[in-house]
Amino acid sequence: MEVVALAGNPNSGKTTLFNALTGSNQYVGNWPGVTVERKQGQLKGNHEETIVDLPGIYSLSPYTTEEVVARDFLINQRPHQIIDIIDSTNIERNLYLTLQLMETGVPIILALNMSDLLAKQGRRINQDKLSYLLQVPVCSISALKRSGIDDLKKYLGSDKTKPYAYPKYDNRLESALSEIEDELNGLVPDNDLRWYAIKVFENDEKVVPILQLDAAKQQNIQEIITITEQLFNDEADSIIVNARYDLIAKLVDMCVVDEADFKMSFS
Ligand code: BGO
Repeated sequence: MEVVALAGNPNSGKTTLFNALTGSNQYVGNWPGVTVERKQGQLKGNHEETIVDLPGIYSLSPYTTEEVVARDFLINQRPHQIIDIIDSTNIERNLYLTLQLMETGVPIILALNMSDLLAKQGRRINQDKLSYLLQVPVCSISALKRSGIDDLKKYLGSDKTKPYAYPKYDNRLESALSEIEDELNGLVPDNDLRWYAIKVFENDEKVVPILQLDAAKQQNIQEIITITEQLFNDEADSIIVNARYDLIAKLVDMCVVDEADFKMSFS
């Protein structure tokens, strides 16, 4: 039995896709200890895959119950794969969650939803380019019109996606993160090193206390963070936020095509 987490921003079409994937094979309950609805269901026609619907979220920060439920599930339960549903008409904002989902190292498939609306707006996303740049599978779908769902299903099964397709940020940030990973080596599962390194760099209020780092490690890590803050002339948490937005800006610039521009340049 393989577990696939369905993640996405509120209103990205997550419920519509969940219903399309599972049909009537659904079970509804609550996440443990909180009054947040937890839905799961078997993939229609394939009883090897269970789809777990995560709460709709914009980020994996530790500030809302929904975000904490989602990140605890991804890190502690480690599903086999994530389907990240993206509202393609609002791709910049949605990719902010995508990058954070990728930071967990769980193999991911991007489902670019609302492709029907995007086409009506005269825009399209070069899914092959996006897939190449992020090194993850990307499918354009319309959950409402039920198009592209069969293509998406082809990627389900953990042998179909690569683990550790982390987004790569600015080189100076990457070297700080890899030095922090060295400090954390052996303290957390190897698969989670990148996630914990980012959380430690951000000084995440939920993760840092759990790690119970000794004084020497705390000092080494603080030195790495201070040097990086000096290099960027910025605070650690905003260095990460800016690194994500810089990457998103490049991705959007390279992959979102406005058909009107295209026609003009050839007319
Ligand atoms: C309403 N294309 C289009 N055009 N719409 C879609 C698609 C798609 O591919 N996928 C979903 N939607 P949820 P979350 C609605 O409910 O699945 C629409 O929050 C309406 N409702 O139909 O609920 C979907 O679970 C009245 O729209 O998202 C839904 O992630 C008028 O996106 C909305 C217009 O989908 C959110 C739309 C009473």
